[in-house]
Amino acid sequence: MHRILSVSELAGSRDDPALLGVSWVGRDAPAGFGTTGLPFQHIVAAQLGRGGAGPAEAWFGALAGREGFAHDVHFRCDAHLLFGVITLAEGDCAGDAGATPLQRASQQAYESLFRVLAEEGYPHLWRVWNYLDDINGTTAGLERYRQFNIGRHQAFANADRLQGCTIPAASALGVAGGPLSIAFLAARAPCIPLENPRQLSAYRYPADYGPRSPTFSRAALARLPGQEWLFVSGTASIVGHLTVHHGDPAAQTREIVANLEALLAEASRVSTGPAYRLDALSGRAYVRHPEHLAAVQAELVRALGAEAPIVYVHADVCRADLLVELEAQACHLFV
Ligand code: 3EB
Repeated sequence: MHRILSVSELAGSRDDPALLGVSWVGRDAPAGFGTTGLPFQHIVAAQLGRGGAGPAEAWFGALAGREGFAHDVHFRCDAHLLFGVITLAEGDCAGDAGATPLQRASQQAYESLFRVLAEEGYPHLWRVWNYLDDINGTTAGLERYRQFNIGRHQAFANADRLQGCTIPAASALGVAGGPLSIAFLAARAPCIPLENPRQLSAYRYPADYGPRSPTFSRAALARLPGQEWLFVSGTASIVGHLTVHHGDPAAQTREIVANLEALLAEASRVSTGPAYRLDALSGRAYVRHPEHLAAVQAELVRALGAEAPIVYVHADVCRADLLVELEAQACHLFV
């Protein structure tokens, strides 16, 4: 279960045995959280429109969690679900003629993650949140997001996880400094990856977008006892494989809503439960330029409702021409 918590609620929840982990948007981690304690993803970015930081997003399991640290991955798990965070400094990963430090770090992070899934017995990767510094910057002649994609793709290939049914929902965003940070949810049972009929599958993008395609599905449907979860990957103003509405944040946001509607229709078709609706989503909106916040927010309020629990974050989207991206989730409870 996913909940948005204020700083004081977070402090009150930290001893909750069902708490699996937390992600936090802000320049600094809240006092008492960070490198120790529970799995904690620190997204080094400003939150827009709410004083720069917080609230936290917390993932809860069903039963008392077990905690561990292995291969640089800090995790907690219950009987079904494992939430983990891995943080790697690129400087600790030597590049060479064949690979940049970021490419090495990305491959190593995913290989570590897969090792933990195998050792702990949660082989099915459902959802991944990736954050890297300077995502649109170029080093060694290649955009850093493309370097990340090469390393991620290689790790999935080495683990024999490139089939459509094993590719997780994901987001990949650029933040203002900090190490490579990857949080993930994995489980004992598989999820159902979904694709968007309006978009080419990202893992089939042509080579114009980099030497290796991005390894993510558009969404994932997953079952827990009494619950069905929908994880919606970072969704941008892309139709087919092309960015549309260059330079227009409101039009890009409307295209995102159209993409979400198509994806929710797909989820509703595959699910055995009630239809997934726009106004039942919670999520994060990543806005490249803070001055676009009002335009983006107006469109999302129109589509999702004024009460929609959307956290707005100042971050770089992985194509330089994308101004905004929305990721989301929804949960259906069965009685
Ligand atoms: C896109 O549709 C926009 O590399 O993991 C969205 C979600 C995007 C996830 C990723 C990238 C990723 O291509 C970018």
